[in-house]
Amino acid sequence: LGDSQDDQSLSVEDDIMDANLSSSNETIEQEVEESALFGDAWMDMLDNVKLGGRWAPDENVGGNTEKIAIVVPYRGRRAHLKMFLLYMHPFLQRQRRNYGIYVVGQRGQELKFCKGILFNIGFISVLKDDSYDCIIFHDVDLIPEDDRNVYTCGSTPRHLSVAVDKFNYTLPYESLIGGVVAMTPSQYRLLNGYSNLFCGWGGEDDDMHKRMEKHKLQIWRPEKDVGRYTMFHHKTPPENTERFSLLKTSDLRANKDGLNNVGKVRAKITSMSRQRLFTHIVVNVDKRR
Ligand code: NGS
Repeated sequence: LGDSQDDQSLSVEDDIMDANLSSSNETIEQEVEESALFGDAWMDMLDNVKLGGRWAPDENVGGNTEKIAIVVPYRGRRAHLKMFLLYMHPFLQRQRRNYGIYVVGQRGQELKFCKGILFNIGFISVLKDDSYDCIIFHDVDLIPEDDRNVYTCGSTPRHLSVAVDKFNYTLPYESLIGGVVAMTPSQYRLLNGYSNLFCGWGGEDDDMHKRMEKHKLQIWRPEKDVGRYTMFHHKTPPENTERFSLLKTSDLRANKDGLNNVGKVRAKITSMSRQRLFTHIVVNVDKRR
């Protein structure tokens, strides 16, 4: 993609920075504070991870210099986040990935969880933080079971979580794209990211699938015996009752509702801090205007 796309994302980036951005030491969401999450023994196991949840192999394996960011939307799933981090760091290291883990938390409890907004803000923030080649949009409750499921990007979006235990390791429907998806920055920009309008459980991924169809982007998937995941049990969060009507207008909204208006419309970053096992970005989502 040309320069115009980059220019666009730069102006979006300015929009999402809150004028009152707090210092990096301020921790807003107490519940994901590292000390509360881990005891010393666990931390020792992962002491090779660099501050902010970064790691890279010493060697330049086969000339692979791809840098990947794992973007994890988060609110109030402390036990899941703990298990996620304890599992994902060793998994990504076994795959010799050059990576960073970013937890993007939604501040406050008054609004439903707006996963698309958190993905868009996470995308902009990680690229501001470093020159990532590949962004992996990852639910906190999914753990890959097979090391052959390589966390990398390709010439087309890669849907990695194709066989989840909850669905007896089958894909419940062909257009499902939720769970774990890997995209390059230019693929994500082409799609204008996720819609900012889906808050509450369900539908934001189906809307993303429609964006991929609109742009005729094929979806790459691993074999079912490789793309296996364990999902942590949880109650389904409050659903998005508007999702079916929103999905009727997906094509009409795609170019104007997403990455290019996330800052203007709905959300600001209130803090970004380096924890031992992840970089923590906290987002304030406004009431819908
Ligand atoms: C569909 C949802 C998707 C969701 C999928 C699997 O019904 O957003 O279930 O959900 N679509 C709609 O509601 C329109 S899961 O059980 O993995 O949480 O991703």
